[in-house]
Amino acid sequence: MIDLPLTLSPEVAEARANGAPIVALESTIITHGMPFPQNVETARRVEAEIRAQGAVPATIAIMDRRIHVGLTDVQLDALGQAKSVAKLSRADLAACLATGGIGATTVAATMICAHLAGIHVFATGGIGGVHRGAETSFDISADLRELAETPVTVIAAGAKAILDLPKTLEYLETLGVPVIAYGQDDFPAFWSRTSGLKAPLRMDTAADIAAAHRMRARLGLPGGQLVANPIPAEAEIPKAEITPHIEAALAEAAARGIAAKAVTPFLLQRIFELTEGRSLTANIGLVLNNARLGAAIARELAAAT
Ligand code: PSU
Ligand code: MN
Repeated sequence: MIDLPLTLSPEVAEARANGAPIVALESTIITHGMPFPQNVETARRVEAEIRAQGAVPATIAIMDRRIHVGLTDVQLDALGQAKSVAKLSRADLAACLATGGIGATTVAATMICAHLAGIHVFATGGIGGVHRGAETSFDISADLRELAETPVTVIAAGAKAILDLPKTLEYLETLGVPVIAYGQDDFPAFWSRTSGLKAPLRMDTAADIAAAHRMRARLGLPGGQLVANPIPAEAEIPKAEITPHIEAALAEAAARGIAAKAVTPFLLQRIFELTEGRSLTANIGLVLNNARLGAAIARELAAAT
């Protein structure tokens, strides 16, 4: 660890030393996924939720050419208001560390950093996936390959219906990534509890998810697990309500030629506007719910080691 550009907060360092449960959190959801000030408020609530569940939160971001694992209140606030923050995935992480600037980590980059810091569990909102029209655009999130590569269990509310969900599931299967629906058979669709697609695996307890994580390590299988945790019923947006807004946002992105890394942030922002903030309320509800499950899984893993 001495050679790595890694700075653990005192709280995270202590938890690491004691083998206490830790839950990693991403920063792209703060900088590119939600507007200020709700982004910072949500990040704080998520951290508080993880502490209340007996685990230590570790929000990850790049600053001053270092990977920061666990941010101070001042750092979190600065990140939430910073203007030109780079959105970092596997491809750009090293470049940002080498050349400087503030970087927010996506699911893929957060998994890499969490693994370097010895953290096995990471809670977020939604993962990137195979975009609609990927057969011509080739737009497939690097998050998917990261799940095949890096041994971190990721808790998300499934993937958004802005993506091609059947193709996303097929691609994860090709990569050998376990996709585990939590407490139901269906793969959840972020704002909606179900996508109408059956998830390949189902588990009903954090203990089972932790046991499967450990078993993959024992078998020498690389890569992590995707835990798809449905949004709480009271926060759900009915499919009929969200679908026209998704279609409108997608049409606009196509008309304006939005491409590459800009696609996901553009769609999230437009859907926020089109739903008059309703998508954000749902997003906050599901992230908190994922933080709770992440803490439970981290506790099970810590108890077994
Ligand atoms: N999906 C969401 N909210 C998000 C993201 C995805 O519902 O904030 C962010 C995550 O950081 C994810 C990234 O890793 O977008 C995926 O970007 P892309 O599609 O460019 O790979
Ligand atoms: Mn993409």
